[in-house]
Amino acid sequence: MAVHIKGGTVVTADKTFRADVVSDGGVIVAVGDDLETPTGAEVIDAGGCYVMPGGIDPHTHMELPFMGTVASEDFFTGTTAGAVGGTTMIIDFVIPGPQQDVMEAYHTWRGWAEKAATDYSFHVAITWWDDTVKKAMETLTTEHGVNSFKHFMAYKGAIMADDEILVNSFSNARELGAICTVHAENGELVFHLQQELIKQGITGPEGHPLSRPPACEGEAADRAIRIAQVLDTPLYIVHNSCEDALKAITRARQEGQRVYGEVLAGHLLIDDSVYRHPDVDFAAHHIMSPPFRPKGHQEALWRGLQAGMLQTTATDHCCFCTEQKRAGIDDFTKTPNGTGGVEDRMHVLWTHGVGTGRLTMNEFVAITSTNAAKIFNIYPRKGAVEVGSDADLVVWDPEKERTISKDTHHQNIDFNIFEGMTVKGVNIATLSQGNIVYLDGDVRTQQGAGRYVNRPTFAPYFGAMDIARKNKEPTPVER
Ligand code: URQ
Ligand code: ZN
Ligand code: ZN
Repeated sequence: MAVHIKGGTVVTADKTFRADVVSDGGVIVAVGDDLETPTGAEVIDAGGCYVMPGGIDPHTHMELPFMGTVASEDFFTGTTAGAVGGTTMIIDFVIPGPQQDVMEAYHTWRGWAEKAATDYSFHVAITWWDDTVKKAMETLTTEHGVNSFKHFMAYKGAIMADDEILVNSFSNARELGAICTVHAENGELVFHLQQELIKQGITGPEGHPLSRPPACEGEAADRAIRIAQVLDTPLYIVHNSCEDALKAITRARQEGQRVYGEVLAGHLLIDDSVYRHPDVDFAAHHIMSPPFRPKGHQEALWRGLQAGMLQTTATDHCCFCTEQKRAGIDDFTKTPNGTGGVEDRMHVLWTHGVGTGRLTMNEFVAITSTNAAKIFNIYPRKGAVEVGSDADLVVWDPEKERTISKDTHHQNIDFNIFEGMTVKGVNIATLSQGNIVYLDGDVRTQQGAGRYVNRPTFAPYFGAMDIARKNKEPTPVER
């Protein structure tokens, strides 16, 4: 059914202009002043509101099997919560276990995601290496619309990728025209510090940040950047939490290296005092990796966004309820790592970004939607308000307020890291594929309505070696 969003102001990553937007058949069919309302169309009065691309959260883990349990949010409840908060697409992760067949893992996750309410895609994690993994990467890029491969440099003994895996996977991804992403923490250092802390009898949540200081993240970020530099592979560093990682990215980008950085809404607003809270459940709910950091790092991350050194925002939505978190009641290293946020990301970023003057509205659109669409090669299908783009849209009321709470959120978790925060500037409507999935408190998502989004690979990424070889010149090393 057609929808006519009337009387609003369109805000994109590039410009702000008064226009109506009409969608039909799942795509935007008209953007312009005082448009005719198609017969039978549903009309949304957007007077005094902004019309923006639906949010893209490039980092979620719905129903992830992890650390002996399964994340409590599934692909339907998680994408529904996202839609209520203005996010219309997630990029989740296929994470094969060590030695697990990569294509088998991919098909398993595809099965889980069929219940999604809005569109989704997958980064595929490379957690081990042999020729079958190399071949699977090619199959995924050429036949399944995967253009990004994830590498966990943390989680020793589980899914950690060592340098051998990084080097093999990065160079293969470059040949395939795919981008590599990393969780940048030195897993060996973290493991050592965890053992030391437990030996000292520090078993509570306060041990978590002590076991993974910013230097563990800064080292891994720089190592991944250097490996990508030598292999000439584009790199995307997920959930940068501290100044140490930001400095590594800033140096690389200033030297012209193709490195992108992501930051979580939580890391921009929450500091490490949460781990010293008297309520141990409260503290355990904040156990995620990288951890929330000492005061000061948050402002540095905001400056990284403002300076364009960080390009995207995400949530790393990976929910575990209180009972699940209590698995680590006697040993913090056994607490499943992860927090929620998919419903609140856009609201908290508007309030603390645009509301404080840190970000313009256009920059808000860039970091919550458009930049992720461009980096992962689905722009302007996604992340745009133009004829032919998917009708994934939000109608945003800059004056509307709400107070965030586990008692009212739609996320399937009994905790909210933004509990009690009043936000100003929220979506009053969300459209996914041109269907109204949320309108003024009315949740209209349909299980299974979401589509898998193919993400094409980039033009084969030729470095100097290839061009020399291609032109039959002596390659640089042979000169
Ligand atoms: O490391 C990740 O991104 C996954 C396993 C979610 N958990 C977390 O603590 N970030
Ligand atoms: Zn991670
Ligand atoms: Zn993650």
